[in-house]
Amino acid sequence: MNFKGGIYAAQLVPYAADGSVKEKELIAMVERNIVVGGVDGLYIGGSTGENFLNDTRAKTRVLEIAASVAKGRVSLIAQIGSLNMVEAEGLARQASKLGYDAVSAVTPYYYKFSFAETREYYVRLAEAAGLPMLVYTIPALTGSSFDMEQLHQLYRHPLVAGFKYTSGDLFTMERLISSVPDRVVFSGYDELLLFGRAIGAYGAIGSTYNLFAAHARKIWDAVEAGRLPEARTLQAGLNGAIQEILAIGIYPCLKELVSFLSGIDVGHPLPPFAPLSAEGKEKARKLGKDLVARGLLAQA
Ligand code: MN9
Repeated sequence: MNFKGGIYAAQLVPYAADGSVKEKELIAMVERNIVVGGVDGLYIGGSTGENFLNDTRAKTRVLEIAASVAKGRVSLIAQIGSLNMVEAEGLARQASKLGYDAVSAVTPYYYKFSFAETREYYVRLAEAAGLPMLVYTIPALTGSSFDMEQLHQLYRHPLVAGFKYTSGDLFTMERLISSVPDRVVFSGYDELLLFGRAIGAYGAIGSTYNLFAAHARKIWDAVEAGRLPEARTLQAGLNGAIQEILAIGIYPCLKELVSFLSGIDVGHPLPPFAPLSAEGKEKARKLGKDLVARGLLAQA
């Protein structure tokens, strides 16, 4: 593979009140993920970047800025999937021009597309990019999933390099990993990092690694070295934090935590997401202090 395995942050993106990308702050956040988080790679333009709420210009800008900071330093994967094929193919070409190592595309959602239509979408996007394609499956958000036979059919295209697999169905994930050894699977739920690594995931891509990349690496390494009790304790620590973050609201809470802990002003979520209430902010800050005390942010 021309991209590394390991821990990838699904890049959070700061937006101004008018919905534009806060470019200076995005540069600072990418830099922070590389230097403070020590990530192996970055996943740009995914759910965590609120990408599906953006217009084409903003999607492109985010890809450009992230590449300008991170190119040659860590592996870069661009999420270029969209319900508009012209946009998606344009972003695929753009990602290729900008030097991304791979592209990834969310399964087409909203309409109930047939498997043949979905497969054709992946073929077109992979060929537009001319780069390895990671199929991004996240049934909880898209409502669409693949069965075993379909997963293998997707692999028949040589550019389909693997999956960003965000599902709790670890049985299918294991079958996927061990039955196609020359391709790769990234584990998509941070809550399941230990399990993903235990069954041989190549890497893990997650929203909470904007904060906890160093902690995630400890889990990764502990599993790898067979130190399971340690891995379990570390995963429990991470999961406690994730549970509290989810209760406040995943992306706004992560953003508030990054703002609070790093001083980078990450601004507003994109509507229809609502900004955190005063009470939500208060809770997030209290959690931030607590996370430092719990040692989850030892790297900051
Ligand atoms: O990139 C993320 N998925 C979504 C993957 O945000 C939809 C995960 O990192 C989750 O945010 C995380 C919390 O549930 O596991």
